[in-house]
Amino acid sequence: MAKPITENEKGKEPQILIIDDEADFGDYVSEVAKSLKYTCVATVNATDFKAALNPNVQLVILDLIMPDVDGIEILRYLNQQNCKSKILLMSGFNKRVLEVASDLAKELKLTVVGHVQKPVRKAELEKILNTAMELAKETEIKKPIKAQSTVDITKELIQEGLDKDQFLVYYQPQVHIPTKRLVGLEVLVRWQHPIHGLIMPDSFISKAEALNMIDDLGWRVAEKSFKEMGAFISKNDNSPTMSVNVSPYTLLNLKFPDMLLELAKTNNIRPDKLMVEVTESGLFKDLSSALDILTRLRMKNIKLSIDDFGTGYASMQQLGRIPANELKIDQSFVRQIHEQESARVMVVKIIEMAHALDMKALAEGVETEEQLEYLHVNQCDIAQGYLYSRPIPYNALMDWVKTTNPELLA
Ligand code: G
Ligand code: G
Ligand code: MN
Repeated sequence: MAKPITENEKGKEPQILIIDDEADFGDYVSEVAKSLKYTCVATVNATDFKAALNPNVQLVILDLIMPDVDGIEILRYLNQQNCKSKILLMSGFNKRVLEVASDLAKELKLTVVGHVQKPVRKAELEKILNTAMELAKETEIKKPIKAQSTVDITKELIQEGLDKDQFLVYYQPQVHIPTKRLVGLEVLVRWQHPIHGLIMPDSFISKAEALNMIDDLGWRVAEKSFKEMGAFISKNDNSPTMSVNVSPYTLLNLKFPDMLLELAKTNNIRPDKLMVEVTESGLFKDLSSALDILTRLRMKNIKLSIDDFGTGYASMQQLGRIPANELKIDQSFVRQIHEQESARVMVVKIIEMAHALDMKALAEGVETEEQLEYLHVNQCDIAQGYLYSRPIPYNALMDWVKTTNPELLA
């Protein structure tokens, strides 16, 4: 029986679009893609590439080094076009070029799903293409769920959220790596809105800061978490600490240390079981004012953690002046432990720096056993991430403790 003509690619948009000035290589990749039943078009210059680009393209395969146009220009073009296709980078050069281009793509809000280092054998190329297409599909499906809410966050809406008690607190465990014991909890706010659903902090914290509502919101988070978790964290010496994220704006309020200590007392919480988290970038906006508040907090025995470390611009000298107890290694480095040499260097150096300054090192965003193993070998103290648990509400956290650290409930 003759095959129906619709089997042909004619009229179909390609799922994969290649740009590589080496026509032979483009054709080779294209043949392999087709053998895996993907529709694919290979172009050899920027004009043809731009003409072939359309919203149905799921994967762009991009050669970084070409004579008439370089790959970086194409990345900028894709950004201008608000391109949603996933990107696979190719280069005959060393890995470092691929890594740097990959970082640039991220800055341009493009999603790189893999690398191909030329030359590449058929079997490996097949594996790379299949994985890249899996990832392209996966992120496509996840997008509507992960999409940031488009709600217009106003002062009135936040006030209503406070009045109607719509802000919830979730907790994420922090685990001592060598002993696997629960040593800390991070409090993370969520906004349960009756119409807009669960709104994540990335969508409203900076708005709350801009609208001068962050002190009220932060205070509500502290009140709720202290009340809910106070008894658990104050049980005994082995109880975990609890970390709250504090906005750099709140750090300018001279009354903040006294208010926080008062709230701790009201809830029978030992101050040394509380930790204040400030981001590295927030801290250095106004270091001298922040130092004033931070020193007072430390004098009251409240602990201090520097969040998202490695993404700001702290110098060694500044860091030495901060009376912090903990450095949190930003998740962007942890995620890349097995992909980027530069990320591994950052992780190891941050751990060394923390220890040299008599601080604990905590790795954020730990998702795999392999990442944990690397952190363990390099003497990182504490890990936090989906490997242990996502941020969860009080009851779920207590169930988690019951199965993992029952002695903390005794
Ligand atoms: O899970 P997650 O999406 O919860 O948090 C995203 C970011 O929002 C984190 O970087 C965290 O620092 C910030 N965040 C979460 N809860 C709070 C909070 O109560 N106060 C402040 N200022 N920031 C928070
Ligand atoms: O305040 P901070 O930036 O540290 O907040 C932690 C953020 O990271 C929250 O948004 C939290 O939900 C998120 N997070 C925590 N663990 C993981 C993880 O293992 N993987 C990823 N992708 N995100 C995580
Ligand atoms: Mn944090």
